[in-house]
Amino acid sequence: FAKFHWEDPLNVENLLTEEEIAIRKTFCLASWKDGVQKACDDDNTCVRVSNVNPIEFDPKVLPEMGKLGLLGSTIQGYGCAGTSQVAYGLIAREIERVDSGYRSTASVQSSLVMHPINEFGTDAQKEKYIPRLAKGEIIGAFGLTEPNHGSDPANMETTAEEIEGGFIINGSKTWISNAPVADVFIIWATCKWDQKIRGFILEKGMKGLETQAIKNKVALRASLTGSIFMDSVRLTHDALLPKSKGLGSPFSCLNSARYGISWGVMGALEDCIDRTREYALERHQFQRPLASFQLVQKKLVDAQTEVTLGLLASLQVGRLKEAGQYSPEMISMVKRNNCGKALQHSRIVLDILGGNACADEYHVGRHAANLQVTNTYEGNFCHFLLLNYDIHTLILGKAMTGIQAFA
Ligand code: TGC
Ligand code: FAD
Repeated sequence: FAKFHWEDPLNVENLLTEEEIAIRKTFCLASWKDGVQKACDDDNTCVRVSNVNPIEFDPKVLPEMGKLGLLGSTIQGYGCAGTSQVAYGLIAREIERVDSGYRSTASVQSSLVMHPINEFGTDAQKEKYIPRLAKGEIIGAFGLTEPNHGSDPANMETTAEEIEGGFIINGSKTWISNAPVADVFIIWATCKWDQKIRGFILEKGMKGLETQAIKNKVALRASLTGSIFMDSVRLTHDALLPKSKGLGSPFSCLNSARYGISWGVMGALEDCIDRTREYALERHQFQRPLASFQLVQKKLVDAQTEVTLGLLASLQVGRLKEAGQYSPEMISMVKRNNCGKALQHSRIVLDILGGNACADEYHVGRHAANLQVTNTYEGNFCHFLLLNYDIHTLILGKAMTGIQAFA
């Protein structure tokens, strides 16, 4: 028989290319873990990977990712690594093994800002923004969600009006990752001239553009979130992403982000398993290690089984994506399954820590809280409901029955 490795029970590594294995190993971000603990010690909502200023995002995070080639990794040229889709997933998994907030920051930069510029932008826009975004020199945000329109972006109220020399944008966006520190904003607006949704590139400092941080988040604290207000922001024609048209354009960005999240959450659950397994081996009750109790073993085995199946499913979607043979429903399936399973099993293995589940130094509680948001963003985080899970259920339900149940 082959040797059984509990960390990779079905030998997923065997299905990766040598380059992908090298990328995965290069991007094991062990050195960042100390910083994350500091982030969670702080009694505020903002990123803390240093002690310099407890209320400000640490600008070192994205440049560090840029140096490692983590940002926009699948893009060819413009200083990007040009990796496979599977490598992009592996990167998300390694980052989220550290913290979902870091993965979120990276996902937004890569899938929601660099991707639309690359897909829908002009050569000049690509030259201007992508190399700096790849290095993490500038930070991007993606504004789709509005105060009155989250699940139904089709009804957004933000508008673009054509004027001589360009456009005027009016409206507001909320729950936008990276917004409080962003230099570049991909803003989706309904164009008054044909009622189609298109993307526009806005820059920090433009007259009429304001952002505000959303404070006191109870999870995903290592990522900044905020609102964007646009009061007659004047843009020149070159701010339009000319190849964007219709809701399919922002959704194509979400396909990429959701695919990455399906890998990322498996990394977070893997970290929960590593930590609780170690704890169960060391901690004794009834003169025996916790790991010797059948109920404790079952928790670990169930969680590891879900990680393995989830990774295999995402790997298959990644390969199909590389071959141009994927559908958004496939992404909905792995996003829905992996986020749901990661949340469920992180909470179950959290039990193994007993009272220490409450102590931030054990990290599993932080992951479990973050994983709630990975299920819910693109959903109603405050009510702790599984919107993304719900929405992806309905996307798959429509594919199976042909009946649209959203509205
Ligand atoms: P519907 O009529 O189904 O579709 C409208 C048009 O869009 C096309 N389309 C897609 N195209 C590409 N990829 C997809 N996944 C697509 N889904 C739909 C569709 O073919 C159609 O095209 P056309 O040419 O016929 O007009 O749209 P709907 O209004 O009924 O909405 C359906 C629904 C509910 C599934 C959709 O609106 C939805 O997914 N809502 C959730 C909103 C959402 O996910 N927001 C995310 C904001 S970004 C974010 O949260 C980032 S979190 C940070 C991080 O990633 O870490
Ligand atoms: P609502 O749409 O009001 O939904 C509320 C509840 O109603 C949910 O439980 C949902 O399940 C249910 N519901 C709604 N419609 C249906 C239906 N048809 N059938 C069944 N149930 C339904 N957005 C961005 O654009 N960019 C970002 O970078 C970004 N980052 C985020 C980061 C964080 C930390 C969070 C929490 C959110 C972020 N979002 C971002 C916003 C997110 O995408 C929205 O919260 C999401 O689209 C849902 O919108 P909503 O919060 O308005 O919830």
